[in-house]
Amino acid sequence: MNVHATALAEPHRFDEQNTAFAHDVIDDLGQRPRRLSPKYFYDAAGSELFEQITRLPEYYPTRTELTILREHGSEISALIGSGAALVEFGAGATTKARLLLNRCGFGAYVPVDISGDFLNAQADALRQDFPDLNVYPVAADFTAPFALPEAVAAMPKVGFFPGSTLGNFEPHEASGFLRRARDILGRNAQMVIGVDLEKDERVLYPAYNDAAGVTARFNLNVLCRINRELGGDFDLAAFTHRAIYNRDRHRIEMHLISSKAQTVNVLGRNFSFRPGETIHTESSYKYSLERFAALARGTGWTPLKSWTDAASMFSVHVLVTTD
Ligand code: AVI
Repeated sequence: MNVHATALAEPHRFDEQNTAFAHDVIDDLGQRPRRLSPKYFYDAAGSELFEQITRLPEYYPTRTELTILREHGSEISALIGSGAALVEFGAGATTKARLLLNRCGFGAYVPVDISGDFLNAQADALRQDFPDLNVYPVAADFTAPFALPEAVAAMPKVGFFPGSTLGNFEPHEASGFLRRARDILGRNAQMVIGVDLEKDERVLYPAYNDAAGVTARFNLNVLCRINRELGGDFDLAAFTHRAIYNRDRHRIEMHLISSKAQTVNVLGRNFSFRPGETIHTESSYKYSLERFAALARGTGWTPLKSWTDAASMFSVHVLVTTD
């Protein structure tokens, strides 16, 4: 039975989103090396685990980016000017957007996220705290083309893509995202983007292998989600989280390692694992300032200015469209 037919035969209600999930899981688990897309980490439990990761002592990116945004907020707002619409790609906790909204006189805020419920809750909270701000949430997958609300058509646009989420894209996907963002935002747009920097493995390794095991639970949660939403029978105790730094490819790789020979069934398909066989679940690319600037230039953006923290762990960049 193909994935669609199996999905339709399931007792669960299969909408467009989990049909795509089913397709991707079946395709990706069948690859060698086996893989799963990191975009499926973020169900309600995964999003909560990610919030916990951002507060871990070993996970430096979130607090470092916040420090940069706090310290250089007035310089950033001076470059941006006022009256623009702030378009945030993937609106998680709005802490970072609030730092910009507090400082710059934006005409509107457009958070874009695939999870409509979460988005509307965040939008309501923001409307309470910024009563004069027009908030236009857009429920869309920001890794594909989407339209901005008519209400912001006449405003200049500023894209916002914090958290080094760009690092979770393969290099060709990162280029595709930046090109698409330029097309969506239109002429004379700007972009504020947070990018994690290459650094010593002794800092990177613990950030993705934390002592409390939260990253391990975050990684394993994707198997839990497959079991729940696709009726899979992954034995979570038989897979172990591992994150390694691939220096040649400038990326942290997260894996789930099968601890024994086992066969897993998902939607009627069997996947047999050897002991030690891995599922590659995420790459987190780390950039140098030069490599990121080259990526931006190659995708229709001109780097205007960038800031790092004192230890050069993380960077925030303001880009402008190259017209
Ligand atoms: C969301 N993203 C930028 C995180 C990162 O660091 O690549 C996801 C993450 N994976 C493990 N820890 C955090």
